Order: sequence, then C-alpha cells, then structure tokens
Amino acid sequence: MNRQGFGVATDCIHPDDLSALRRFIEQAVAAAGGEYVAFTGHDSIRGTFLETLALSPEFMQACRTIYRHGTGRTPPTVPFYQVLRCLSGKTGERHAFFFHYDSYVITALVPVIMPTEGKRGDLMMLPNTRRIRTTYFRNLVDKILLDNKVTQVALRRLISWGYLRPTRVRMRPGNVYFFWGYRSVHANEPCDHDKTRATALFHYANPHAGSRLRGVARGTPAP
Ligand SMILES: O=C(O)CCC(=O)C(=O)O
Ligand SMILES: [Fe+2]
Repeated sequence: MNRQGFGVATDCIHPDDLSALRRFIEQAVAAAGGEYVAFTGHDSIRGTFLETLALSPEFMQACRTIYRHGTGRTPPTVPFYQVLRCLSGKTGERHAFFFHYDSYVITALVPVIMPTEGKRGDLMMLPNTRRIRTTYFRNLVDKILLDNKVTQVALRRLISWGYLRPTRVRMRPGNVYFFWGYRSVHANEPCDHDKTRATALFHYANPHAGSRLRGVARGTPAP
C-alpha cells in the first residue's frame, strides 16, 4: 500500500459466496431496469455475504492491523462504512472517472462482478498523494480543490495524454484489495454499457468523525 499503492489478499473469498452475491446483484440490477444501483449501509445487504464479511472479526482485525502499522495510531473501535456499487447501463458511466479522496483511512475493495473484456472498469489511482490531515477544514480544502469540473477534466486529460500515469488495478473477484483511500486520489474507469461491474467497499476509520465543523457541514452535530 505504501510502495505500489495497493495490497491484495488473493483467493480469500469462497466461490459459493461470490456466486450467491452475484445472484443478489443481478436481481437488483434487473429491478433497476439494467441501470446503476448502490446500497449504502448494512440494512440493505442484510443476509448476504457482505454482512458476514463486515461482521467477521478476522477481516476487522486485518484492517486494524494495517491501520496500526500504517499510521502508528491506535485503531478506533468503529464499524465499517459499507457500500455496494453496481455499475450498469448508461447511468453507470456517470459514476465513472470521478476522482476523489475517501473520507476513511483504509478502503478494502471486494470486486464481485468485473467485466473481463472491453472496457473493464479498472481502478485508477494516484497513490498516497496526501497525508492524513489534522483538521477537517484542511481535508475540506483538499476536497474542494479536487471535486470540481476544472480539476476533474484536467486529471482526465493529463491521464489520457500520458502526462500522469496512474496505477491501474485490474481486479479479480475472489481477491480483496486494500489501499489508503483517504490519502489516494482514485476513480474507476467506465465499463461497457451492456456489462455489470459490481464492487463492495468497506471503509474503515474516519479521522474527522468527531469534528464539529464536519457536523455543521453535514447538518448533523458531532456527538
Ligand atoms: O468501485 C470502485 O472501484 C471504487 C469506488 C470508490 O472509490 C468509492 O466508492 O469510494
Ligand atoms: Fe473511493
């Protein structure tokens, strides 16, 4: 994660768990008329393998250990923030090539369905382009500088002209990919319209969870 941008645990998800998840996703995409769907939080994925994984002590321990070694800090006792993203159809494209920093220090990415031909929807990243900011305000400045049309278009052009060479991660279902989501500019490439690309994300440890400014900005006072 520090050197090449990401770490990978290979062949650690059972094929039966993957097939059950694929069926769940295929039904959800069909119900959405073949278009983009996302599930945020744990309620909507209850009873699936993604719930099992989020509650797995070994998986949490792996993230806590990575956190401790990578940051030198004590890992917080917090649940994952989980998202299941299913890109499909024309709307999937709108969710591609959006470069961002995650709000959480570690991102564990579980590819569930990945196209193997055409535009596959690889993960593109510029690893470790910032440190963990001490204040939410400084983090917000980074986000504003990145989440705007000028920067987004500039990044896409610099990449397509070859001036910026992002790390491209071709993901394989069965593996789990770890990276410093908070510290790394990243986005996924689009995939072909007639294909589905589904990834489950497990985000761990928001450094600004207790920030008062974050509470005000989101309209929810921090506890
Ligand atoms: O689906 C992916 O490959 C990455 C998604 C991502 O970066 C995110 O949801 O924060
Ligand atoms: Fe992300």
